[in-house]
Amino acid sequence: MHCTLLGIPVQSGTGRRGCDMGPDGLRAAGLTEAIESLGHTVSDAGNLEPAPLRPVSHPNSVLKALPETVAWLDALSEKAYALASEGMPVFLGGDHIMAAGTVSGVARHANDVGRPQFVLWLDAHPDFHTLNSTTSGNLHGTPAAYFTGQDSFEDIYPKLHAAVSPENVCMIGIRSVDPPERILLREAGVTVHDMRAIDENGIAVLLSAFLEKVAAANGMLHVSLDVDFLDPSIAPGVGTTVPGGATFREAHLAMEMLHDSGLVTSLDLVELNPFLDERGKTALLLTDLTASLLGRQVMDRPTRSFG
Ligand code: B3U
Ligand code: MN
Ligand code: MN
Repeated sequence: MHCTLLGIPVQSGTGRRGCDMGPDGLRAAGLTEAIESLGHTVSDAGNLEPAPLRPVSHPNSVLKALPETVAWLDALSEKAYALASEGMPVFLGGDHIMAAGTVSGVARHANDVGRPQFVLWLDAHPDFHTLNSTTSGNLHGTPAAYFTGQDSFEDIYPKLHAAVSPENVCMIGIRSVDPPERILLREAGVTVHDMRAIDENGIAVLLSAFLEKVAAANGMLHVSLDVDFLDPSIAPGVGTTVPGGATFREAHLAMEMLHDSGLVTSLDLVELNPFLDERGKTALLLTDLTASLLGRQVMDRPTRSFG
């Protein structure tokens, strides 16, 4: 397989500085070499630059850095659309607002080729605020609402060519939800597996059910991995730590199952903040998780098929 790395050093969507160093942190951790060691080819498309600023405004006065963020999304949604037709894009963040660009871009490609787009959202947060509902004003809390076609984004974020059906989105690891998000998620019909669901069922059961659904629909699958999906004890290099996250073993198992499914078509690695990391620990973990997703195994085992 061929992987294209694209750095997106955006941090305008978050309240903490340092995410702009995320792409270089992942490069320093040996991401390219880890992927190549699995027999894949890698090209590094370097770091994206934002498009020119355009005048955008919204009545919610708490929104932070709206024009700067929109400039990133304008460039990214086009770039992600272009990359989606050439092998597997791996998008290196940058804060999670970038998923508004990556998912809208890959979903547009899926629509072109007549396949449904699915999204696996691995995160402590659902990031399901609209521009009206956010009270923090941090726009990394909005991408999933945007790419599923919720209102408030029209004429501000890039035109959404193909919204992802909310029923095709599965969120795992969720443990910090704001009241308006809870209502919107339920109304939209997104599948949300909180930490309790992982504890009660095991992550494998939850993930298998989703993978069966993707396979049955011949879907494209985008995985959006937010560092804060992981427990902060193993992944401290992130601005918004939330206790009680996925363990090392749960995370690797999820990645190994994703590999075995053969369904993943694009990947985001987001919210890595090297400024807050401990001697590269989080960047190295993300690199190892990516390797698991791309086929690293401890022992050979028969491939499991879904669908
Ligand atoms: N839901 C909160 C917190 C948050 C969302 N995403 C992150 N934090 N990383 C908000 O600000 O929207
Ligand atoms: Mn997130
Ligand atoms: Mn998060």
